Amino acid sequence: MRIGITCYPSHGGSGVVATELGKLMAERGHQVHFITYDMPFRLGRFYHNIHYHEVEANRYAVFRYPPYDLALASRMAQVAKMHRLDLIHVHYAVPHAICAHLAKEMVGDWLKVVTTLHGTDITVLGEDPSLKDIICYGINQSDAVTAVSDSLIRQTKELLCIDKPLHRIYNFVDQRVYRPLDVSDIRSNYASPTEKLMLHISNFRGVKRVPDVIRIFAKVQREIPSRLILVGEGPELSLAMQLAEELGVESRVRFLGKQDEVARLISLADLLLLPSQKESFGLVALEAMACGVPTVGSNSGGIPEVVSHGEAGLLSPIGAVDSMAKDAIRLLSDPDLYQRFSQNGLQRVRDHFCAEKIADEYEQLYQQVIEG
Ligand code: GMT
Repeated sequence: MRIGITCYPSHGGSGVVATELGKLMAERGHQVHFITYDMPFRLGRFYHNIHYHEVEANRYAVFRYPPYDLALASRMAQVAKMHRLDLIHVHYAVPHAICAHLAKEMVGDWLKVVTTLHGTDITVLGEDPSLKDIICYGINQSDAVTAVSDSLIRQTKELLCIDKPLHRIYNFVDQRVYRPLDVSDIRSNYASPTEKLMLHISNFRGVKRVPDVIRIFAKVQREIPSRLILVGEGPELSLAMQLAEELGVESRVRFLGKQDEVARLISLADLLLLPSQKESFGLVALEAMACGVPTVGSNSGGIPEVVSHGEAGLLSPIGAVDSMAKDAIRLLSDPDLYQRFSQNGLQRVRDHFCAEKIADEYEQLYQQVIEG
């Protein structure tokens, strides 16, 4: 197949999933064309059958905003025509599904559009009256639509008038990369052998509830010698730093900023903290499970579909900091329970979220869409 892919190529779960899927499709022999404003950051090594087409939105004095969406639609049409793409797989309904629909209108009906919903486009933007109708339009015009969890499918149907089936295809991890790694050479830089290490990774947006992470840690470290590392950057970074100081734990907390070697960082940790307010899937919890690290966090959105409460992690209602701290203490102080959760998580990844299984599901969907 000749597959176009458009995603947000910067850090973020949707960009990671889109890029990793493109790589898997290339490994299966398909021609893959990324159409994005920047080189996807996870692309890594050279593939002879992965092509990159940059989208450039020029600034003109007459326009207040650079016409990025039109530049993207036009580039999609150009690449589709030139390389005779069978389909464009877009990640996010706005603006990507709309742009792909425009491109299809420009080149002809033979170009198919597959849209994957990742959450923010529905749970945040879907509530915005200025965007709601156009999100519905983008979804309804797509030839096939997938969502990354059952929870996201339910929310999409509740919020928007959708007249087509939504296919649930979970996110996945590449277990060649995400596996329990031996990081004994660097662990002493972060914690002593008698200390436990907790980890949080996110884009520090309000929905991630990073202050809850600090509060949970402050409670846990009173009972268990431990440290916390936070990876990522975003709007609530300074708030989190300030709170760590206010709670007197700043010397035990390290902020590492954006990092690329996520599998090594996760393998350093004993526990992932993910107390999000909204989370359609929670890719980082899946990455942690694949490295044998259990999650303590909230039961919002799709997190329970990934983590499975009481089996591979412990989940509480959003904002229940005391309960999450208790769960963390329980897991960190019971080696047998910890080991069981860690093993269960690894098994869950093999059963439900392995790259081969999910790539098969997308490949079948592509085939169906192309065959009409
Ligand atoms: O969580 C974010 O703010 C980033 C966003 C993204 O575009 O990557 O994440 C969404 O998509 C991820 C990949 O499918 C999911 O793992 C995240 O749960 C989802 N975020 C939200 O629903 C808030």
